[in-house]
Amino acid sequence: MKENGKSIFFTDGAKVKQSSLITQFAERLEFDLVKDRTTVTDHDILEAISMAIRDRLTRNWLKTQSEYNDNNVKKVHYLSLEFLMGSLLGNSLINLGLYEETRQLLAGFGYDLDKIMREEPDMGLGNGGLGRLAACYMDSLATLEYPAYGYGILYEYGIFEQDIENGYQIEKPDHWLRYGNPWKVVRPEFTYTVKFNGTVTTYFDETGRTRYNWVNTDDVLAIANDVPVPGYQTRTVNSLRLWQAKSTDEFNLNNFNQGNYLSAVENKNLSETISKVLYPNDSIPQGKILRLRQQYFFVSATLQDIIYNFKLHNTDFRLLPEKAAIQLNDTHPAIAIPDLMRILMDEEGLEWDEAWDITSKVFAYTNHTIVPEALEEWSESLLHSLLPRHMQIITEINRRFKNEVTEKYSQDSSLISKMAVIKEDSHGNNIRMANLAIIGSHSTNGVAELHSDILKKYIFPDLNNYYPGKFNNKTNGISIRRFLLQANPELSSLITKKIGNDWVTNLAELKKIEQFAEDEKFRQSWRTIKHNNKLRLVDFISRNHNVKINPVSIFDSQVKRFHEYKRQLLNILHVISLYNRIKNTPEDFYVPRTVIFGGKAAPSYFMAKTIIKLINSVAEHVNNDSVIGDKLKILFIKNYGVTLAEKIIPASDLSEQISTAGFEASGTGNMKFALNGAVTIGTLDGANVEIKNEVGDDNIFIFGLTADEIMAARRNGYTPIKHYESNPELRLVIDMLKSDYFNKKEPGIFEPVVNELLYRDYYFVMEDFEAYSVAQKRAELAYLNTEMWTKMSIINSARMEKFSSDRAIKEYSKDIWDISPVKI
Ligand code: NBG
Repeated sequence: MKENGKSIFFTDGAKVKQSSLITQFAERLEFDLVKDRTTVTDHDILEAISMAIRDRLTRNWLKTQSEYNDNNVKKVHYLSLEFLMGSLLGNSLINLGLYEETRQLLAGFGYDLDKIMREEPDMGLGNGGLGRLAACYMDSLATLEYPAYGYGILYEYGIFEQDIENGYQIEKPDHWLRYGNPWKVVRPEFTYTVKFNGTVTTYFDETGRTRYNWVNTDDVLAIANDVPVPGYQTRTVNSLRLWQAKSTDEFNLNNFNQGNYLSAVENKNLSETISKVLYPNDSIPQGKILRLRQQYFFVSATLQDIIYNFKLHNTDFRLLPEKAAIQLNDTHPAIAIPDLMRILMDEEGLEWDEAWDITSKVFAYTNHTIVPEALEEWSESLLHSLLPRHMQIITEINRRFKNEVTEKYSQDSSLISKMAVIKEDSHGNNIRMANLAIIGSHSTNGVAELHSDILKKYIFPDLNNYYPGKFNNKTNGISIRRFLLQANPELSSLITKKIGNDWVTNLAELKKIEQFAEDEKFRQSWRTIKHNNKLRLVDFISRNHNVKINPVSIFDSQVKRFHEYKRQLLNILHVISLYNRIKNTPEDFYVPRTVIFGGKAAPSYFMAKTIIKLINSVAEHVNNDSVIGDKLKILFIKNYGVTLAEKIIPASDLSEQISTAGFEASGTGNMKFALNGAVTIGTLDGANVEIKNEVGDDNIFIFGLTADEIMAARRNGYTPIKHYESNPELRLVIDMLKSDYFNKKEPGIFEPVVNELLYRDYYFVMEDFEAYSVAQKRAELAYLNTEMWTKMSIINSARMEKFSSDRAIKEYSKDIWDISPVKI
């Protein structure tokens, strides 16, 4: 890249020598970290090699950015309060094709790359599915060479570290930035002021129009921190821009001089709490002011950044929708809609209609859940005090919308108030953020076919009628690079040996391995690899947990956030029934099984935490029962996250996707397991439905009520206790819980679970228990037929084309964002 005939890079200067990877690595150790062979730690090695690898990205990173800007191309901006990036070194090495070189380089100094990589803390800036999806999408956007930016918050403390004490979940702070982070680059030149509170004043401009000023605000600074996101073997390196909060006044000198040392920094601390911690909660809004402050903080900085960039090359705001698409990842950034209206009208002087037209063309919204308590609402009074100008604009959006609906659609006031942005209530009005997001954007999508249908039919039926075509579906996808190439290197090389490596960027290619399902030798290799992955997991488990695992048992995994709708409870009830069977007739043959659980519960979610305790109590008991031996082992792997997923998923045989039908918007774990050759046992929920369509009924174990049946059952009145009465196996299990069988030392702790199951059972655990047991039996029988099981496993991998995040990103780009790839 040249400017006035000269390269733009400093390292292209006449006297500058370009360094090799090894030189850079050694220099980083010595000059940046100031270490020699006697003082160096493994962590230093990680830092130095990460920096040296980041150096390899820099040129392409800079080139990518100037290419986008110089050509004034349309870009997509992915706004998300969560990004679960996991570890970055391994992914960068794979995408840059430097894995082997780096391994050898480190070996030359006596270091093992895998061991060094274990030093890297996960970049855990998210809770679960929505955050990991954002990370997979960033990977695909760069790989497919789309001009894209991720925007989020640089939380100082990411998702908490989960420990288990006496079977209970304990939360510890995840101070992932303690030792700095070699990947992020601070960009103080991109610092924006974010306003809060204050009042709104009006004035008349020169044309006599009423204009608004937001004044006397409390300000916080947002500083950009950029993380490079390299595509897989392309030159594109996109940016993930994470905002860090800084106080506008570091220090109150007056207070300090009077000896009030603490109050001298009080304001600073208060402002900076905004980017301190991620809310460890993905389905129950905390109703906390800080959370709303976080939302507006990152939205405001992001929009200022987008507008700044737009203005570098454009003057006419009517062109904004041709230059920028903004995707709202769930409602968390939905305050961006009134904020863009404010910028366009108050700062740029546009009229309402024009501003509204631009705004709704720029924004699109993805819904990720229908769990009612997760549909965000903020009280009008809170918004009014924190963001007074936004509240005015929301009120006006609402007023105009209701008028329009009345004119064009219906005069039924109860219907209109259901569709409105503001939910009126004598105890105080609430702002429905989802309604705001739908009304203020041009596209609303669900994340799996069933979920999108449910949105249209049950959650927003009137808005769907009112805006024909606005609701659409974009089934989720996962990064093939991270979840097969990186997580399962042995399987990846077997596949590549057979069909070449095009599958890495074109998952349709993977179909070609299906033909080898008939080849006995291939099946043998497939099994050997699964076995090796199991051995690796067993090794990890033996280092971190006190349980001995039988590697030839069926590895049956349920790893995901703990939530009642995901029904980890159903799984453990079934495990107890297996235990009872073995206890009853230990001399019979049983398919040996290792049941693996992993996942975090929101710290305030009592029921979810009780279920973790139940699993650990059952595990403690069963694992130490000599009659059971290695026929059944239960394992709760603590602190589940992206890196652990990369270990557990490739080692698993059976994938538990057993949510109450209608509740799991999509799931992406289900896709990761199937891609790695695990067979699913699951309900017709979320993307399971589509997985079933792809792999066929014979290669998946489906059970339980459908979403429609659940809804009908709820309407008709459901009495869970009838299952207790009619199913002796289930009855025994419940009786054991009642009688404190697994918790002699802490009697009564599972009473809330028993009461929920018998007298309410909102998630239909009792109803589905029998069907689940039968499906589990079918899975066991299938597993006994090794050759047949291996075929099922191969077919599952082979038919995952649809679930690549590359496919999903192409659909978003074409149908929603209207962006095209840019070759760097
Ligand atoms: C989750 C859903 C999952 C879905 C992911 C990604 C949230 C709020 N929702 O089913 O529960 O796969 O989003 O779309 O994280």
